[in-house]
Amino acid sequence: PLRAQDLPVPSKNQLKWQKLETTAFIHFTVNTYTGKEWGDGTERPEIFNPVNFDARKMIKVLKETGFKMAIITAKHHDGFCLWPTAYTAHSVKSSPWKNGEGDMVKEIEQACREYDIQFGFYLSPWDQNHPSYGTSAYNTFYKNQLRELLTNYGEIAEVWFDGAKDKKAIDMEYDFNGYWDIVRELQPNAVMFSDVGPDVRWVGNEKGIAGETMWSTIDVKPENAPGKMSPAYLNVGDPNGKLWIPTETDVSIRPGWFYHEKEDDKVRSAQNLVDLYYTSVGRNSVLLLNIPPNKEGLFAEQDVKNLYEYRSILDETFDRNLAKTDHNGSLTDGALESYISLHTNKPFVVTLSEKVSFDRVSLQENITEGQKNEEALLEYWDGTAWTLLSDLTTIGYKRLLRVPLTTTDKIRITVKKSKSPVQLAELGLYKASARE
Ligand code: IPT
Repeated sequence: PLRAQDLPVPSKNQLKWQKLETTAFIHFTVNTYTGKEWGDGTERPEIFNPVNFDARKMIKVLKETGFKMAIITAKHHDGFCLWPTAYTAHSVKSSPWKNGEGDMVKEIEQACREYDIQFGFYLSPWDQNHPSYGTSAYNTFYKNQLRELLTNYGEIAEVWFDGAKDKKAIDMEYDFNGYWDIVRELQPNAVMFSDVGPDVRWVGNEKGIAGETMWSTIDVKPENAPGKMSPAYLNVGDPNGKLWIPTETDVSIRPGWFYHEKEDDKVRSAQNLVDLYYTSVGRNSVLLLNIPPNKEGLFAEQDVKNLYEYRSILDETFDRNLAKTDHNGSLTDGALESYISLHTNKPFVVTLSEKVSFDRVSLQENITEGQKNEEALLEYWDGTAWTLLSDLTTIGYKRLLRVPLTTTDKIRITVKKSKSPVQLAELGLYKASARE
């Protein structure tokens, strides 16, 4: 068996990132005006004119609905740039928006500073506009753009490397290692997303559903470039993986990543968004929820309404930890580093000072020393016997369980299988909002 010190552990940046829990994606480009999801690079910059664009309004909504970071699509696959890059004219500079004097990346960044949330950007490697695409000159072009974004926009919390590319697209050998070196050099505190990290990985689908079993560890082989990983493997991870690369669950509040008026009646409901919280954050992942601005340059009304409702439901559900009456403070102090060690087949009983009724359970491992639990039983004392509440697999940073309404003053946790003693950091018992 592995000793604790042999387990992969999160870096300081990865740990900070995991604790953000809910983060937001902002997909915006010429597609918002053409109705497409993937542009082809022939779009005229003249069509990009969000007359009421207001970064502060949008970031305020994100802040008030609990998002701790916003990631803007600085450039999507069509190649149109939302900042006035020096390396191509295919940008806001050539658009009527603010007479070509605007910098949308800057405005989003500044609003994030004002509302005190972190800021990141997406820079699509696949670029159907730039003439150098397909040659090594494109790698130089891409690195120049990366340098601009990593230098002129303050502290960057996350850089997003999308592995998406049409099968019929021109072949291009991306110098991912070179890209990543630049990020490390210019923004040492940023995490990088791609299928294979290096810091955070794709969850394997765009439905908002992390695997119920979710390892923050995987193995990456030399041939595993972004876009060349098995989604099924990414979705569950690998208990024996040698690398700590936790998942980010990217999903849109609408059917598409970009705003399309015809999808105005298909916005995810507050309840659906709450479900996504359980299937991402509640499964040891981070939620990256996309809210796309409309043609005016604002979030659509229904999206905003549903976001506030979603947040108020979550706040109501997780308002009071009923396990707080437990005499054992370390499990309810909110700190990962204070924990109880659980050994295989040694039941651990939490005695509450009074009977409580709950239907949600939250468990957290002290992941600062790695992820360990593989199988555990969660039981409660029903007055005469221990009764099964949940037969669970991984915990990781956070595991949320929806269980039947249960009244008890005793909870029992028995680890059945683990890589080394489980460091149980937190236990939460909650009564769900009736609006869930
Ligand atoms: C998919 C990419 O193939 C993958 O590499 C990752 O970037 C992912 O997007 C992010 O959501 S493409 C998508 C059409 C499934």
